[in-house]
Amino acid sequence: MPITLPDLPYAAGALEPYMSMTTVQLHHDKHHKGYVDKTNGLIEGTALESEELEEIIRKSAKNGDQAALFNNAAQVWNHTFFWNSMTPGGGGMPEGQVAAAIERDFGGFDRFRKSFAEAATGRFGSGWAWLVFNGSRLEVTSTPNAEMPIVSGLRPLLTCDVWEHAYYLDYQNERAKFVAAFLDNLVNWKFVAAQLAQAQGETELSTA
Ligand code: MN3
Repeated sequence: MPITLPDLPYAAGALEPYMSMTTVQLHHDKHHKGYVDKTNGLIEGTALESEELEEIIRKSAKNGDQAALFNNAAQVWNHTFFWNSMTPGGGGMPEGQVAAAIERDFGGFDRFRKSFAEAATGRFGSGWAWLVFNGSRLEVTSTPNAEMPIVSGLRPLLTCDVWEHAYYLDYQNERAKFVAAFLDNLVNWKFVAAQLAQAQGETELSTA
């Protein structure tokens, strides 16, 4: 079964003024779709053709000959996760379990925010900033290019795409302004909470 391009979880213009409709349309309909199409082209007629996307990512990550497949498949996953990491009217401070976990592991929301912003702005070149769950605690990390935390055994909770195509039309070279808009106005904390609850549930099952 081919990999499919998921619809956006909101209208293309719903993240304005923090992310323009043009940016979202180009990013989803051209970049994200491009990764889907390339992944399908690379798995067609191979043993991976009927695998789930995460399985394709895990297997190609271990095989240096499949770097192109890994890059495209991981970018499909990363972008779907990125769209879900944002919501109209999002950003600011989380509540509930996520707020408690951030307090516990970063010593407060401001420290988390600074850490995530530094990871996103400090990533040289193209890549991703992440909030992840390592099995017991939350961590902020960043990855270059298409790389992503799942292959290292970490559970992503939130991601920000810091490739230039994510922000150049709206913020030009000012990545820090884009990252601030992402944190203050776009983060979907309900999605983060659902990812954390799921990851904690799986951890409890595996250690029971
Ligand atoms: Mn992108």
